[in-house]
Amino acid sequence: MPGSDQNCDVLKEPRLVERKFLARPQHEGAGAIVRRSIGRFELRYFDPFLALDEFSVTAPAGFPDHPHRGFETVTYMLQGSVAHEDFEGHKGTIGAGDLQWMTAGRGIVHSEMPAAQGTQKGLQLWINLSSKHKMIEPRYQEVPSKNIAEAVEDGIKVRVIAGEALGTKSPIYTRTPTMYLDFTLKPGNHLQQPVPTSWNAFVYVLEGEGVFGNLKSSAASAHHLLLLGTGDGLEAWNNSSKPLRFILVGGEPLGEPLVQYGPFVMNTQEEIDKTIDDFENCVNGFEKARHWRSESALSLEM
Ligand code: FJE
Ligand code: FE
Repeated sequence: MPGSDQNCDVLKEPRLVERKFLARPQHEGAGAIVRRSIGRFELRYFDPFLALDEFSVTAPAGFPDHPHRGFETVTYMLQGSVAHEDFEGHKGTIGAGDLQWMTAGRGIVHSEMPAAQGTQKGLQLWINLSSKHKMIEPRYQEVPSKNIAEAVEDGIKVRVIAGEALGTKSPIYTRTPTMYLDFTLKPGNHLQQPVPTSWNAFVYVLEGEGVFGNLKSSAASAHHLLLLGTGDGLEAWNNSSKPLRFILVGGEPLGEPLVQYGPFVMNTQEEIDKTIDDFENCVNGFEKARHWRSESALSLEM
């Protein structure tokens, strides 16, 4: 019909907010502070997501030499920068707006430390890998801020970390099918974003206040995680007088058994025992851990 608002019926069944959590600060790593939402004791796992940390680190605090196996870590910087280096010699700096998508697979040992003065802030999401991909070769996908796909439409800005939004696609390959969108809505804006119906999805608010799922629901502010129920997408409104920034993340659930021991995530206790053994004996992907120490760890000993 001419003049009708095509946007009004993009979604047939908008997802509603099922649970809401405030992520409070806690200590992690060496003196670092994280607001953990997924991965805390009330919410151990939101398949395929193992953890979401909004981290804040100021030197000399950081995340010194530690291993990972069986999942991916996605680091998206909000402020400042983090220096990373791993036992293969892969290293670099993740600055504000940059993305590092690390598939730990069979094993990575690395350090993640502040690379600048002041406080470095960002998000780190842990995405599980299916049993058939847990032992794949480690891989990095790194995208500097200037290369992150962005789209703007009707006062809505999106940075497409993974997946597709407003006709713009991310180049990131997601081994576990995942979407990761960083939205900023101006006051008065309304968003409708499709999300595959079979996926689990959540919102994490970074800035401002937003209404999610249903216009009648109460507004959510920074540091809140909203688990979305079933449906074909997300509807969000900025009815406040300030910009609203949040991430929308969705992923295909793996539906597999999970056994986690800190930074090792496998399907069975036997596989965890084997992983601890592999790490202690520096075998099956941990060979290079035997003689490796990060430069940041070595410099502290001088
Ligand atoms: C880890 C404790 C940790 N959240 N957010 C135990 F702190 C870590 C870890 C991180 C981490 C690193 C960054 Cl850059 C950002 C984070 C936890 O490194 F892996 C284990 N196992
Ligand atoms: Fe790490």
